[in-house]
Amino acid sequence: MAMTPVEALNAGFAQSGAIRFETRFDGPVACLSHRGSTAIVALQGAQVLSYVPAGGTELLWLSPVARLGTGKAVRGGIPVCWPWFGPHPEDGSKPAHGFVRAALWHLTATSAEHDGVRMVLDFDATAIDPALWPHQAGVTLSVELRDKLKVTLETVNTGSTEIALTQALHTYLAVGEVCDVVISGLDGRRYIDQLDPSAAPVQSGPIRIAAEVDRIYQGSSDTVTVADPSLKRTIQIAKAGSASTVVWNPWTVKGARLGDLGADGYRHFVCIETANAGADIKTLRPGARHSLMQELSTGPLLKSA
Ligand code: TA6
Repeated sequence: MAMTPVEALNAGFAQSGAIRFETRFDGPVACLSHRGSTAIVALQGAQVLSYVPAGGTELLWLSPVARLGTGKAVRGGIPVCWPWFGPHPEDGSKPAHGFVRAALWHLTATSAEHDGVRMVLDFDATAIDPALWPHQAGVTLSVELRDKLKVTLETVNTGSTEIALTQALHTYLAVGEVCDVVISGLDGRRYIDQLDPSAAPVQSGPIRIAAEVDRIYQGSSDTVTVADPSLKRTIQIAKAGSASTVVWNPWTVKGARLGDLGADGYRHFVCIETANAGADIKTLRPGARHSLMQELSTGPLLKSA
């Protein structure tokens, strides 16, 4: 009797007490656990769907109608936008945010050490239709669960042409009430306002959400902190290899139009995205590589927030 995909994954990659594979949201996922922290990673899109730090509660928002295998990216968690961020720069008929976030990635390694658990997935970008993307590249996503959650997206240009890469770890952070959160770490940074591209204002002070917000902060390699009074916590997003940070909430009208947020879904997440976007384009010569990394953690709500 042939093994099911999940059985084959467990046979090849399970790590006792640390990594096992299950069917969740109608598709194969890896369930990681380490010293009381847990994470769930779908092989589709190499998408982190859940991260619960030890002693804490869920840090990632996932649509209540999230399902794998629908041919569309799952709304929530940490979608991987690659090898372009947002609409394709020249051809609007190409999928927004690139072509890997709904594709099946391949698990290449798992490990469990005393200090943490790690899994690595790769996407075979050599088999891409040149009409969709006329380059060759290797791309891997690694997830490391320690006392924080570290996600790294690495690209190597394996072709003979120069790649202009934009990308993002499009993180949906779970919040109690989006209009109560205070987002700090971007003060003084200039941003592209996607709702008014003619503007390029400079952020003054912390960010609050009281309408649709869709901004690409430039020159920002800073750690961003989201203070959430209703869940009585802060979430920190530290990063490397990224000089742009996207802040997005669709609010009511766009939220309803998206149709996959669930009722009032917009109230319970804010996207803080570790990106190379806007003017922050990574140009990779043949053989060159670039790594985009973010690390999520949580802490107490500071009185001053
Ligand atoms: O990251 C912000 C953004 O580019 C918004 O403009 C909005 O389109 C969002 O991504 C979600 O895009 P998606 O294709 O996942 O619906």
